[in-house]
Amino acid sequence: MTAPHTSPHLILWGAGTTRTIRPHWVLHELGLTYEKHPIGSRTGETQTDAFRALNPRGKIPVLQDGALVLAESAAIINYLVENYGPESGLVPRPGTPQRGLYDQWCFFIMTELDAHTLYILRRHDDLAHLYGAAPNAVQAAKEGFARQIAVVTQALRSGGPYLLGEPFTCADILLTTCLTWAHYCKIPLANDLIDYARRLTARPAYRQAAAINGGPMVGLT
Ligand SMILES: N[C@@H](CCC(=O)N[C@@H](CS)C(=O)NCC(=O)O)C(=O)O
Repeated sequence: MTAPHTSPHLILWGAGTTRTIRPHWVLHELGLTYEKHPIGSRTGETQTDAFRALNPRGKIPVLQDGALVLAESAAIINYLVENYGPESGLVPRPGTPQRGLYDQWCFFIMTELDAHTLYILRRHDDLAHLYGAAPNAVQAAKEGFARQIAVVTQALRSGGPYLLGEPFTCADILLTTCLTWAHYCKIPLANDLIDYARRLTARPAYRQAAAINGGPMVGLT
């Protein structure tokens, strides 16, 4: 196992979206300083030659840590915790049952909630002028989200206050950002989920990250 870095020079690209707030939030939870390049989606800034040389996918967020260039919000937050704050408990130790459950929640959130339902809604409803209207896909995505989020609601009711019971982990960070996103899309959420998201978005690190990240999907009112 490699020793954790002591004085990293971290650079984070991206602001303004649900995906970009995740690394900002974790950087604040860990109390790390970092250089910010708050480029936005659909501004042209993700499509410049310079940025595409960094991330050929043309997507934010992107983290630079020395020679390492890392994209994908969930990969970035796990990397930050495992390298700069393993004692924070935000990511359970590898090879433990808690880590198995943690990975299960993270993959579930990133596929079933983020990519598979909320992103479909965003692309083919809000951003239909760019990606094309697809009312059937939007309806199926809404129904799919409702089915999957009911499982989350039940899990929090029976085993909360966080997804792994205790402690608070990055799986809660991923979930909270999907809940603020769903709320922004006017998707009805159970009261317990709203309370959970309000509690998590009240964390000082979230508030600091939200002030830097900006964007419309900040909190629940
Ligand atoms: N699965 C990726 C999704 C990244 C993604 O789609 N980012 C969007 C903004 S939320 C983006 O960069 N779009 C490029 C653009 O619209 O210019 C992650 O979680 O990091």
